[in-house]
Amino acid sequence: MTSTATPTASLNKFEKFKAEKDGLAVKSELEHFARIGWEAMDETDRDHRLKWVGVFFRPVTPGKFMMRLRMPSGILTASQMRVLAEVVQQYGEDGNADITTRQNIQLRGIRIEDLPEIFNRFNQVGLTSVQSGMDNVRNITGSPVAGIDADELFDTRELVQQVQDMITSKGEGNKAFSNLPRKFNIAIAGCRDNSVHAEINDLAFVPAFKNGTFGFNILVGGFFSAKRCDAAIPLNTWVPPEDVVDVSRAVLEVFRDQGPRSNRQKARLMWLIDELGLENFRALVEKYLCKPLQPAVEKDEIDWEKRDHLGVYPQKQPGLNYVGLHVPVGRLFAQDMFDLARIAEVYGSSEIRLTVEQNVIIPNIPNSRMEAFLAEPLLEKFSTSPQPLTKALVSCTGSQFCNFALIETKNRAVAMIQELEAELSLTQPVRIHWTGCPNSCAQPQVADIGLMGTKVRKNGKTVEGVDLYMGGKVGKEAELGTCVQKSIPCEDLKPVLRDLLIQQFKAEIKN
Ligand code: SRM
Ligand code: SF4
Repeated sequence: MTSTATPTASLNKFEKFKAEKDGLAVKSELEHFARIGWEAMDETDRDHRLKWVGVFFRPVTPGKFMMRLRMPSGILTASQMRVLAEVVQQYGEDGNADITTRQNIQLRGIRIEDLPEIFNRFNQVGLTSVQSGMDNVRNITGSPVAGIDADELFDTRELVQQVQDMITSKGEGNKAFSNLPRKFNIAIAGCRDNSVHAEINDLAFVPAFKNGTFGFNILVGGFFSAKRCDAAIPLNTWVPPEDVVDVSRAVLEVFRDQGPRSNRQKARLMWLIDELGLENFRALVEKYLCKPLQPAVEKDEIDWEKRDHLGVYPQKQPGLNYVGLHVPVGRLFAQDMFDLARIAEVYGSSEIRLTVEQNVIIPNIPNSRMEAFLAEPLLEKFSTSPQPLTKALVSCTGSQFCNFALIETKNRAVAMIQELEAELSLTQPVRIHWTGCPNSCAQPQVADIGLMGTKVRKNGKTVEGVDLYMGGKVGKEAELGTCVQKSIPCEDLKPVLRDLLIQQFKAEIKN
């Protein structure tokens, strides 16, 4: 079906500018933008529409843009990583990259005059950043060990790629899905441990066998926002793998055509499901799909604790291994990226994978090369066996680059963990997630300890602080954590965390 979204006078400013000119139109204007420079650009093109090609104006660093790629299932090649490294390298101290909480890469320091050349280089190695921001479908997540995990239920790589190709017209940009009411997240899980956090996506496919045939139960409506956070709910539907693309298309078309557009705080898919009722929503999906949906199967097959994939693991392919490397809070510099590309080529199959915990996996390393691989100097920085607190640390961008941020996150998160690890010994990892504001990009609600940035009054002054979340569970019994304590000044946080770790996570004070 084609889009029926029509602008009206009651639309908010985002709907108005989208109706005036489709975001994807900027794709053909990049040469012009490069010539005139960012200061002379139309502000709506610069601040908003460029996000349709994955380019984000950063008010914190004006003139130095961020670029968000698309990496289906978090998989890229060494050649692609090298191109990304070359891009950030040219920006010296301004250039770096982050692995994101959706298995993706963002680049920093980008100058508008370089965009045409950057996109040329992306094309040459099959990279795309199209429709990765604003009211589009975000990077589609899948198991980071799909196709190599000895215990997986289904290799989802092809499906994830097909869904991305459908949504983006194979990376070229697709106007059928470039004007959704709001952002949209999709995850497709074929593993036993729910490594993609299915429950926090607008649309998720989770493994389930029907009379011995592999397929997926569908979850819908999961999302986090400053206003409301909800886990996804069952659509009461099971689909075979060959229907995943069509069902994704139908759900997106329903959201596009019927989703609420007047209030952006109430525009995610769950708000539409609330408005219609789940049964009516399901019936609409069937109508768009032009065939009935099958009922869900009772038990899903997610039956494992979540794995962090750090360390060395044998693959399903005899004699080959994958190695998970810990990248502190996902931050990469050009040399790190060149080094990752090199070790993936020298020891593996030139493939690099990313996890939603902002780490890297190098697959396909033969047993015979493992000793040499583990002796690589890069592994001193990106360890295979970090300390229990370090290994499970996740952080969003924070105030260094994000203008929504209420606090600095990444540097503070690393410093705090180092201090706590100097004082405490732990036998189990504790998943601590830092997020700079209530948008929850670092998913504090899925963490053992979630820290959400806020402003706090202390001694008559406004200082950076956090709200403390606890109880997030991942894997087979995923559950969202909730806020248990508000407004802790960051400067007072360390003793709070130390006590929590001792009392609830069996930490012991080092002698
Ligand atoms: Fe996010 C907006 C960063 C994952 C919820 N997010 C932003 C912006 C674009 C705001 C901005 O323009 O500054 C941030 C860019 C900062 C920067 O310069 O890096 C930003 N979000 C991120 C990343 C990079 C965090 C990270 O450090 O890993 C993640 C990029 C993922 C990707 O590759 O596409 C990221 N954001 C998430 C997630 C987690 C997830 O998807 O599992 C969420 C919560 C889940 C969800 O969306 O339901 C998330 N981001 C938001 C929201 C709140 C959405 C809402 O419905 O209100 C915003 C604000 C918005 O969209 O208006 C936001
Ligand atoms: Fe920015 Fe807030 Fe998202 Fe962190 S959680 S990246 S501060 S929008």
